Amino acid sequence: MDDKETCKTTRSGFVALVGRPNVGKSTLLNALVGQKIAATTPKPQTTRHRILGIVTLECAQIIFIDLPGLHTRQPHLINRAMNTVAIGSMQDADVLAVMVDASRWTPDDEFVLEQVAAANRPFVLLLNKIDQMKDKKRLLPLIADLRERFGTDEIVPISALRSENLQAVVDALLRYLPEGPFLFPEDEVTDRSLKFIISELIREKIFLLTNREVPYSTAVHIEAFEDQGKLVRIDALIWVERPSHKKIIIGRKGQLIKEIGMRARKEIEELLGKKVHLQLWVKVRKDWQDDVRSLKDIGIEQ
Ligand SMILES: Nc1nc2c(ncn2[C@@H]2O[C@H](COP(=O)(O)OP(=O)(O)O)[C@@H](O)[C@H]2O)c(=O)[nH]1
Ligand SMILES: [Mg+2]
Repeated sequence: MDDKETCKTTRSGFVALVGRPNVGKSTLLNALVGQKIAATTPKPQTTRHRILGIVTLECAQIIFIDLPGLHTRQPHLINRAMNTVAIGSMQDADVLAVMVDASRWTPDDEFVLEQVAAANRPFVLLLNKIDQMKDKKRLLPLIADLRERFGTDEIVPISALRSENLQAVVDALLRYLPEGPFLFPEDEVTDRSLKFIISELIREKIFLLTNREVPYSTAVHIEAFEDQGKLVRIDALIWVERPSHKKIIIGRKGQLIKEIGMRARKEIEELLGKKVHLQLWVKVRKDWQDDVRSLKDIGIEQ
């Protein structure tokens, strides 16, 4: 018997993950869909695109929209474009999952609070990284403080990293989803192509292994993807803004790019369940962060 015949009704809808960079939105998304579809790093503004993560339950389908974090003080076109995407998507969602970090409140959180108030959409507040709180007695006053700031009682403390209390997140969000049929096939976890996820895995490694402006100066473009049966051959091009960045990414005697490639290849092999031959190239593409065409090439629309 079809599972859904046991459901009186089905629900489905969109949940926008909203929060400043680095609170743990993409980590939550990966935990909820049970697969790594979004890059997560300790550096702010890792997520550049809007990614859907699809969670199919017995009688409901929750479609999460992982958004670039909202932030205030960044100069490039890419940063403004990311804010525009984030703010626009809030209107498309049935409910917002607004995330804050238990260890820190920053001016960017203040900005998020303003945007959430202006959006005038229902929301559930997720208090993430509670695993980092050494003194658990701080939790209640913190929740009281957030209740005051956001004017809501619906606050769910979680640890996205350790998958703690995620059922409560699902339960809270489900109440806001409209009745309706599933919008995606039940076994689909994202709307993004394999190529996109692969480019993100590579970019994540660059973010993890380089510093200062270098990671932000890079973008990854998959040039070739050839499934040869037992082996998949992938050529990826890493764009950087300056020759000096190219030198850094390649590293002494090519050590760094080798490391980036090795780490990325491992995860791509896991994703594909096949052996992978990954070839990385680095190319200087000056000012791509402010170039409309370049942004379009990596899928960022204005
Ligand atoms: N300790 C702890 N770290 C977390 C948790 N969730 C995310 N992180 C870390 O926070 C950093 C930013 O996470 P990410 O998901 O990329 O944040 P995003 O920018 O909001 O998408 C990463 O280093 C994550 O491993 C959590 O529940 N606990
Ligand atoms: Mg993210």
